[in-house]
Amino acid sequence: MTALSRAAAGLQAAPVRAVHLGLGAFHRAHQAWYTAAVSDDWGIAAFSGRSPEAAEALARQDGLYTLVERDSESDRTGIVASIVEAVDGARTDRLIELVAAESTALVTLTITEAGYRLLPDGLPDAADPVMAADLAGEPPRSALGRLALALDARRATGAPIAVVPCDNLPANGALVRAGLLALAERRDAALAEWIGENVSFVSTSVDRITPRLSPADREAAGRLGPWTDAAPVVTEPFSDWILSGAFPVGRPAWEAAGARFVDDITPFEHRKLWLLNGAHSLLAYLGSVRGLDVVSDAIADPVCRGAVLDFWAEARRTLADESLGLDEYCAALLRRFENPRIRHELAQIGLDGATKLRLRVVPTARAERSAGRDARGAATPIAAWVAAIRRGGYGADSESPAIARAAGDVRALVRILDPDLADDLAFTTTITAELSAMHKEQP
Ligand code: CS2
Repeated sequence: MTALSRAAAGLQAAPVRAVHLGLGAFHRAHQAWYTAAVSDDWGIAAFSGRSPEAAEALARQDGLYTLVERDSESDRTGIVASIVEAVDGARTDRLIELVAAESTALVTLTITEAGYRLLPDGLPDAADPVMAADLAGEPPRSALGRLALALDARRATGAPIAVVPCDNLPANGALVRAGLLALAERRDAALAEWIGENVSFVSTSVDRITPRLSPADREAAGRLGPWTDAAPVVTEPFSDWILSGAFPVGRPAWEAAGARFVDDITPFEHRKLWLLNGAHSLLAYLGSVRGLDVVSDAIADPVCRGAVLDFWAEARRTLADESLGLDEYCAALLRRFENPRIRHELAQIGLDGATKLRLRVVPTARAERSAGRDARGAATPIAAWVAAIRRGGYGADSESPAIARAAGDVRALVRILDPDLADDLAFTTTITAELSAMHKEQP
């Protein structure tokens, strides 16, 4: 078999009209796939995140890769051709050049929730060392710091642009706007003013379960198409993209592949963040406490499944919107989690748990407590997180110094997630009761 390349596949490269930060599997299964599905003339220049390897592997195949859509019985493979330039994320010079080019209409981001280095109100997190250096005026290293620099170059051309964050953060457009404005303000008040007037921040809710592949799975998936591929992506057939906001200089017709443009994104964001991502985080910690490794095994475990259903019952009370079709949504989620051919490691979902639980579980716990209920369903994922931390082996977390300091004390751990919940004695007592139940139930 020949190696995948544009010459081998007979595929032309479209001109760059979109820039992306965060060249991971999710971007390639989602935004790049939507773009390729609807148009041949929108090329994406995608910058890698932490390490240049993802960009190097893709650049060797001219940006092309095999996308394997895997359901419980079969695979469907196709080549995605929308990424025309795969760039090492450290190449700020190239980012500046591309964002300044008038032919570029939008910048999408998938840099992980913690990767924004923002506080919940959108202000830059000065306690984060990388962000602190950016704020001190050093050459920017954070993704948003580099984007602010690139937007400064765009300002010289005067052309507007759209910034489209695609991570699991509520109101991500407004959040990133606040962060970028604060960073720009530090550089130059006129830049902040220009961004405020000329950059459109689009909020999005994105969905497609796309696990990181083990080396063996990558090797096998790379042989499923007609060419050998060193950088294939395996994803589920389901995909969803909801957007809210303007694109002042155009965009691909993503709606032709199922994307939806709405005026009020909040109910959709909450539905996805609380029901899908909240259940994911619950399974990640409770599943690992119960000795399980992947989502499909965790959702088959009666204790984990029961805990998901209890958590959903609470989360759904705050989502009471008939038009959201919550019964069908939850039934479909169970089927998606059960897909035995998608090996979604619980350890991958468990990363950066403090940031994730704050967004995915804390809102339900707070709503339940405010309504005078015990919030036991929402206490379970938090208790399982505490249990996972105490057992050791809890994965990387951008807040690990604070977590390590608090590890011996349940209330101090809950305080990292939410100070009000930590001061709520009835709630922390529920967490402690859940923790001892978990010890007893260990298989
Ligand atoms: C997961 C998400 O790793 C995680 O935190 O919950 O990546 C999840 O798979 C996606 O949001 C699905 O759309």
